[in-house]
Amino acid sequence: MSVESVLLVFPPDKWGNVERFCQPLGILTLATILKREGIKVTVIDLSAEGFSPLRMMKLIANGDFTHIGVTVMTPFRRIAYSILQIAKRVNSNITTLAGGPHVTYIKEKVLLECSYIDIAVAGEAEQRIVDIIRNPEKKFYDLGYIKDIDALPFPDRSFVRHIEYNRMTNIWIGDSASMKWVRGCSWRKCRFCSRSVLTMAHRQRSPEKIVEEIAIIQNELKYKNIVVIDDSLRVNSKHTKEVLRLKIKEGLDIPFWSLARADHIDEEGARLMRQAGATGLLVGLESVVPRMIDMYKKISGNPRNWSHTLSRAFDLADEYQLIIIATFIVGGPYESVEEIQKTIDFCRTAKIDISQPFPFLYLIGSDFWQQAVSNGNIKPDQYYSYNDRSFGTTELTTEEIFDLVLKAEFITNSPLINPSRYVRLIRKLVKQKNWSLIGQNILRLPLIIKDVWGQHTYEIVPEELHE
Ligand code: B12
Repeated sequence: MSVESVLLVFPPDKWGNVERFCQPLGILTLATILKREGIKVTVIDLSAEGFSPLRMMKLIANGDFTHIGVTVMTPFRRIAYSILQIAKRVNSNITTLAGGPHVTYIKEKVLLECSYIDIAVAGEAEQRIVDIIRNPEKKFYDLGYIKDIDALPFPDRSFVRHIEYNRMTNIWIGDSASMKWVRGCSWRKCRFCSRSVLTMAHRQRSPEKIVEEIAIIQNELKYKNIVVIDDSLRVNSKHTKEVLRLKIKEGLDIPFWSLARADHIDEEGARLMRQAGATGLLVGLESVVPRMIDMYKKISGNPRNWSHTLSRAFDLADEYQLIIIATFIVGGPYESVEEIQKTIDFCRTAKIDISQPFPFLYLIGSDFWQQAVSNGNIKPDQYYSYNDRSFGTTELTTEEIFDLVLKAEFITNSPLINPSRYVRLIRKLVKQKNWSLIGQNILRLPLIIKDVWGQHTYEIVPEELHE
């Protein structure tokens, strides 16, 4: 063992909050590489542990850490910085590191935002992390992306095996491992999305490596479910179909969820997804109004065909018993209330199982954010800002947009307005023979219904709306 002792932390959205949906694959992969090199590593997923600042301070004080690194997400950057501040207070000799999306977006400017960072790292850090820990040469590294992601080790999930990641908001999904099959999105043009700048290029792992990892997750680690956290799974691609066929051939029946685009779902893909054990898909429909879809650059073809594409994808999901969670945007740039209503009306009657409206956000790294900054609609340091009338890019206030989100959630998901939706959902689960999902969620029904009944998932305080 070497003299270094590294603590890697994934921060929560709020101190004390607990979110057990996905494992923090970024720091887990870095920890795996450090451990292989004989470096002592500890991983804390604070978003799943729910520690208080005091408990975090005690953990650092009682440890022998030489380095503490955090993932910085733009909306919660202050919590990440406060962890580094705690580290420096406990022991000013600890070397602090910051990486993750926010650093990749704002690069070395992060050093001006937070004086407690010794070393900032933009981009994918696997190939340099050992060097950065052992022989640091500078305060800022811009590493770009890794081309051959097959060369990376599987994340060592033993660092977080004591935590059961089993919830998607209030829906129980079973003890889950998160996984990546590809890095980056193959479309990369949506103007509201900031991921193409972050993940830089679309790269695929070989089907053999993916299925080898699935086998470990199912047979050795005994997880009950997988959440594939790819930006978007191309269900109709040769690559995805090869993965699915191999999973079926190897008898790996562990269920999984993933994100996908409606225009990437074909019949063969939907059938293979079901045979391979897919429980459901999260699909971003964004809007059904051709003008909005065109402006969002969501698709390549005629935006007038978008609602047809969506309906066809949802029909296929219905035929092959795949649960569909459909997300859409409310309050996009220059979107009228009538246009929002058209999308709500579509979602109310479409063959989707759960619909999830999101208020429009100007996100650093997205084309819309860049344009709004250039036009002077928002300030360059408003990295994560909900749309508002004061910007001149919507007729609505942020509050009105949030109210519309609540209304949309209620109208599209209420079991009173939409009983057939729940009949379909239960039919899909029964045909999947997904008894544990049915049983566990029946027990949680009061909580789930409370969500549907308009409990905001956004616990945002006013000063955090436009920062
Ligand atoms: C899975 C995921 C989630 C999961 C799990 C998050 C987790 N525990 O990792 C869940 C669903 C919980 C989630 C939640 C949120 N997410 Co999210 N999520 C993702 C997603 C799709 C994949 C992340 C991932 O695992 N990548 C794979 C790993 C290997 O890459 P990585 O994490 O980036 O790590 C690499 C580098 O960044 C770097 N690195 C990372 N950390 C560190 C630390 C150090 C010290 C160093 C040196 C390097 C380093 O090295 C790693 C290896 O290469 C990304 C989009 C994307 N494609 O990245 C969005 C993304 C990260 N999420 C985002 C957001 C905004 C959120 C939410 C705020 C959403 C919300 N409104 O509620 C919440 C907040 C999370 C929280 N703290 O509570 C944004 C972040 C934008 C930003 N500017 O910060 C992204 C980029 C999506 C987007 N909209 O553009 N998310």
